Amino acid sequence: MRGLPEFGRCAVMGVVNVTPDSFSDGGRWFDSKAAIERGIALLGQGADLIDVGGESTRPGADRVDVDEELRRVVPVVRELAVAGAVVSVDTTRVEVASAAVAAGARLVNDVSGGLADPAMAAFVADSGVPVVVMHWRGHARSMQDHAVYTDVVAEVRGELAERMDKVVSAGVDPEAIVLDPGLGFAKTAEHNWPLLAHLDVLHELGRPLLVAASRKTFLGRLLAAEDGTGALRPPRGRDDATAAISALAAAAGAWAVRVHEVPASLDAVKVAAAWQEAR
Ligand code: PMM
Repeated sequence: MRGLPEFGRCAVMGVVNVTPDSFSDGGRWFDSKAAIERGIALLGQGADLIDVGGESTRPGADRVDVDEELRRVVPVVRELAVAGAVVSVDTTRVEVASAAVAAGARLVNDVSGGLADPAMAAFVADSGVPVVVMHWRGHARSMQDHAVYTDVVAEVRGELAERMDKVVSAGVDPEAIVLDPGLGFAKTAEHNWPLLAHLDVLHELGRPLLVAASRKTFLGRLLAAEDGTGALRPPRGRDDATAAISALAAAAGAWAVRVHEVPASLDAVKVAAAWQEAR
């Protein structure tokens, strides 16, 4: 398939992390069978896209080797594609992206925006698959050292524009690019909120936006205990806030939201669509 899938409203991308250590759902879908079942369940719940990843990007995480990432991702992509899902592959490695596309993936979700693997942009250009270009400043181990901005919205916009120019000059069709502010990637809560509140500025770049706030730490901080401990709300207690962001992101014109729990976000984007239609 060439070109970007269109859904007539903000799409809901369900997440399947085939990892032992993701902050949000680490270990739950680590074996292939559990991951495939989870993907099929998300599909049954109405997910428009299923994002399959085999490497945790939580701050501080070590990298997995490429053979292990392939082992985790490819069988899950294949089975979900056979089941009729529109699958995206969440990887920064061209070997994994190309094996996943051969197995039926229809979108490459590269959280490094082509920075981590110099061969990624050329592969995307040759294969013609659409690509998510996310704002990124370094691998998980050290990324929070780069969470320094004077004007986060302007800097993320500028760096995304630069990334987009780079992948386009490598031959990628601009129409095949989705942009993503990269919430939590070299960003703290004080950076994530202005980015969400200024999606209009990122829309000025002329490409659809993917918003991936689901269960992230800044929501845990927003919803922290008020009993004096200040304990962060644990990841699975952040799903209602995630759905609220899905509604707001959809109302702000996002192309898709990437979430761990599909049903509430699907309702949320439908509410936003009805609300917008009535304007
Ligand atoms: N965040 C995570 C993983 N993949 N992909 C995109 N495009 N944007 C993101 O913000 C993003 C991503 C980390 O979250 P997870 O470990 O819960 O999947």
